[in-house]
Amino acid sequence: MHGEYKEYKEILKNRLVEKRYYHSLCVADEAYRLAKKYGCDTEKAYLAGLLHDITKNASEREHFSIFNTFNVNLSEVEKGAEKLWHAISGSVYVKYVLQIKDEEIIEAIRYHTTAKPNISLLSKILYLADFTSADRDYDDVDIMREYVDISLDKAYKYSLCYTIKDLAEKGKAIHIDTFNAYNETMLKESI
Ligand code: DGI
Ligand code: FE
Ligand code: FE
Repeated sequence: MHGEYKEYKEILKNRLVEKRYYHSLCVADEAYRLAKKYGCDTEKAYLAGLLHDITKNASEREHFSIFNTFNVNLSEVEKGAEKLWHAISGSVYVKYVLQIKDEEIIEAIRYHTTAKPNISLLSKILYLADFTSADRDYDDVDIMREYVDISLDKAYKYSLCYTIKDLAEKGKAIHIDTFNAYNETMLKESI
């Protein structure tokens, strides 16, 4: 079993709308399940899942206050895509405000939206748990849930394809980390 994290849950309840709080609990459960199945640290996975969207409902003003306070510089793509902000602000928030010391958890939160090349097992699990958590409902969720139980890499490959396709269809900018994660994965044979 994992810790209760009552204090973090109180903070999350105050920071997030109800649906997003529920999503955080679901991602924590799913990350725990995947960590157990694929030999990763279950406690770290649960906590990373719990905290991953901690700044998701922060205003633009709060986001820029966090970026200023902790000297975060955004790239042009990051400036133009507000969906990317919470992964960056969330990682500094857990590090400097919540005083989370575990760099692997901080990194998993930092890359949970885009993924990255050479991604760690914990970060990959969080990235995928965010797609397959119990509260999720989108076109390909059934395929994603099927794949994630067959192979983490199969699900990772599918989710990167899905994301790139979805972003291109909507005419959105593709972040360099998403792009590089996609290329790295597609160039690997035998997944
Ligand atoms: O915060 P969640 O909704 O739980 O999920 P998330 O953190 O994975 O965010 C998903 C959103 O992020 C989705 O609308 C697509 C967007 N996103 C992911 N990668 C990129 C991106 N948006 C842009 N513009 N570029 C990316 O590379
Ligand atoms: Fe997110
Ligand atoms: Fe999420």
